[in-house]
Amino acid sequence: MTEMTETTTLPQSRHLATTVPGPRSQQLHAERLAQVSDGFGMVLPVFVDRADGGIIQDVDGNRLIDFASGIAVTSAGAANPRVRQRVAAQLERFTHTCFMVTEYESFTQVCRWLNEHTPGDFDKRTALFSTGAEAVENAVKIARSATGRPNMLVFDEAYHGRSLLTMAMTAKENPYRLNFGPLPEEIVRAASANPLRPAVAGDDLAATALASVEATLAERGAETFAAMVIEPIQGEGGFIVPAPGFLAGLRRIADQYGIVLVIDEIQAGMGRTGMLYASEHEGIAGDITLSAKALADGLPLSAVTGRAELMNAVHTGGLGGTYAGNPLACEAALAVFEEFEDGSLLANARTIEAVARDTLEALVTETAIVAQFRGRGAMLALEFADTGTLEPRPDLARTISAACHSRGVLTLTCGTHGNVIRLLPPLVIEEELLRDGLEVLRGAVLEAQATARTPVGVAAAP
Ligand code: PLZ
Repeated sequence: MTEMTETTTLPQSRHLATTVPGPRSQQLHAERLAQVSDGFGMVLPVFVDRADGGIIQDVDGNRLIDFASGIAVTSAGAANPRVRQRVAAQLERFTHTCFMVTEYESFTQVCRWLNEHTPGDFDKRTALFSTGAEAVENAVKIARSATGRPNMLVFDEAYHGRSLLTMAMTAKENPYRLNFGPLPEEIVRAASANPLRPAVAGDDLAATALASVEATLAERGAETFAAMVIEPIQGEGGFIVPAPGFLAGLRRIADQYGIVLVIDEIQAGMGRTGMLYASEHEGIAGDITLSAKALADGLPLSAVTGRAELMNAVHTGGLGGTYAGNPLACEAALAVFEEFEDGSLLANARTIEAVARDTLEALVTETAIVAQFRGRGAMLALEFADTGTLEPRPDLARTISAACHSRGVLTLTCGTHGNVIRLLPPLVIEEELLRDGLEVLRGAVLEAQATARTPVGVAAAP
């Protein structure tokens, strides 16, 4: 894996100077509560001073191991030298002109790279925006415009954003949709193919889930659907890798009914899973592929890349946005593309999987609380449940995550039931640091198993 170079700005080791959060963070957090809307949650009330490689250094001098990457964003590191250099150079030239007013070349260059590197051997065009939700919304606009059809098919456990349309496409009510309705109506949800918790019973999970999708389409009229939108690995929903063959089946169904297949690679794409795009693991290509998050290593940039005839079906002036494809963000993306050139980031993602498997997979058999270790590349998760009944144990995910935090390892949870701990380390994390963080997590799981043992099927108090 990546050796520490002279360009790494922080020591790549875990260090606890105070309790976590420390006194300075607590002070700043109190001020935050007085100023910031309570609508924003937070995983860990720690204030960041610097971040680089696999380390987040807080204002109390603690160095935390970063298993979050700002939710799969800073894959190339939060202070990547190439990104810093390109963005700094752009900052000297201009910060913004608005691409809809006057043009700049970096926008086109980002689009060219995405046209060449997203799955699918066909003529493509790309449109750039700022956030993931915006990319999803624009994919919907494009698919409707190109097909003249109103409906969208989305899936159980899906996450597509927090804007009005994308929260309607998102499955989980609390916190994403609660009290925010009425929601747009042209969103229809179908069963996904969750191997641990299948919505429809059957020996061949992909086949039964696909039959259910067909039934859902038939009910509303398949010819009324503009698009089906799916994450190749469901992220916020629980790092669910669909049963093999499910995505390929959706590809067939989309072709059969002339429905645009939109692959939301916002979390799983840009190398996270060990391939540039996660749909490559299943050998499929969306008609439209969405990129964001790690695309620009922390600067806000998102992209809709798709078949030229779809992308160009929209009337001129129909797409855009003041900040769409901001020049600083485009330069950051070009730096990220350079980082991908030698193949080391993808190799790192695969090494991260191997190391994590080595440390964590045995917990499934060693304990009665880990139902699954799953994921691909550096997008990995442990699902906590009573292994006999599969009763979800969000209480354990919370306790174990909190134990990791207090020991200097930043973990995130996810999942419909909140019972999944997910790992999203930067792809540039050093192996020793990675192993240290994983051992902390493993220790916390074993501790929880030893101390919180409740009769199988009986949930502990939250
Ligand atoms: N599609 C697959 O994962 C963002 C959400 C964090 P934005 N996921 C992190 C939170 O709680 O708000 C995401 C995603 C997938 C779309 C999005 C939306 O991307 O950049 O947050 O709008």
